[in-house]
Amino acid sequence: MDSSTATTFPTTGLSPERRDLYARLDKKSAAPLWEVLGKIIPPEPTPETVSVVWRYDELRPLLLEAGRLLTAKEAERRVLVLENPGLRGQSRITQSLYAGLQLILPGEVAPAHRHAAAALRFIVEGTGAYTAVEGERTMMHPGDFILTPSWTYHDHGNPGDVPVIWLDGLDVPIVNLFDASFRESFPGETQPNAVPEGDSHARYAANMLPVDWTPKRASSPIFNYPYSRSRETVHSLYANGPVHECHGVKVRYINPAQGGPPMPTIGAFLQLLPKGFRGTPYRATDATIYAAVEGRGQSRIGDTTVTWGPRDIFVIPSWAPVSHEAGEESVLFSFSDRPAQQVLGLWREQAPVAS
Ligand code: GTQ
Repeated sequence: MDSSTATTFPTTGLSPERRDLYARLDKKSAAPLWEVLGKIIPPEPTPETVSVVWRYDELRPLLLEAGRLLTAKEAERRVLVLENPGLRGQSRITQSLYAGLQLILPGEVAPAHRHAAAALRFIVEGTGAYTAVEGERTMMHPGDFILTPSWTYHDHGNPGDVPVIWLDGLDVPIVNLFDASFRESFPGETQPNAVPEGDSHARYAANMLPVDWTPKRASSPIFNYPYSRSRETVHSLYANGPVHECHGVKVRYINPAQGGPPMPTIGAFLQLLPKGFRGTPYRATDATIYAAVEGRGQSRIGDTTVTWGPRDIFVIPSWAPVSHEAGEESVLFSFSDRPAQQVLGLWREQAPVAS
């Protein structure tokens, strides 16, 4: 038995001549495609990502315990990484995305840094903390969707009096796929408040743009999409109809300057499921991370059923048929790598999915 070839594919049942050829190929860092073709180019997605739910009530005490064991400064970011059970040890929630729950306690700061990886924050609990992006602070409220675009300096701080917890979503696995990661610390713990709070909202979030504005980066010029407004949007659309048979009332967050996704690699969505909603199955190639905001329900994902309530987080693998049901009127936030797949011409969806 040749141990060097045995590790890349099964060598049992091979003729001695083939096995001998493979061994000599192996010594030249070459390998026979015909032994692996079906695996590397499957006829449809074969994700290692599995469907899974994290119960907020189970994670919250563990995150607060971490808050007693180390400071945000010490940790740089005090985060529980949500590792998909099919991808343990890889710091990923899906094949292409990272997610974690971050805690900042009253009086703490998480020091300023920047990295090539882009981040989103979806605020889960607490008020009174801010995040600052390129010198502009924004206060965080539950349900706010906040961006930290690639290579922008950001720090977080909590001058308030309650713990603040949010879901982080980063494109770290995509950046690392391309071996394009850079990171550096800001000279100083926090950035100076160079821009008045609310400036980007006034400038870019009123269906107008400064007349001489040209984009500075590939991401949206607004970086806080407050829940008060997005919640009102899905409720108004529900009141006015129609309700989609798969999605309920679903909207996507946009870059208001061009209508595209908020960031080039990550798309985000908000959907309202009416009370008693029973959605029909749908699937798409973007594995999706869901955070339940309001209400209760369940999602059938392939052969598994995941129940969810407020603040629970669950994952839908690529191409798994999903149908949502809501016992109460519910609001779900979600994000995925859809914009990256779309720009590469890879994204597919299918509805209805025959069961
Ligand atoms: O807040 O900058 O969950 O740099 C992982 C890496 C959060 C952040 C994470 C990070 C951050």
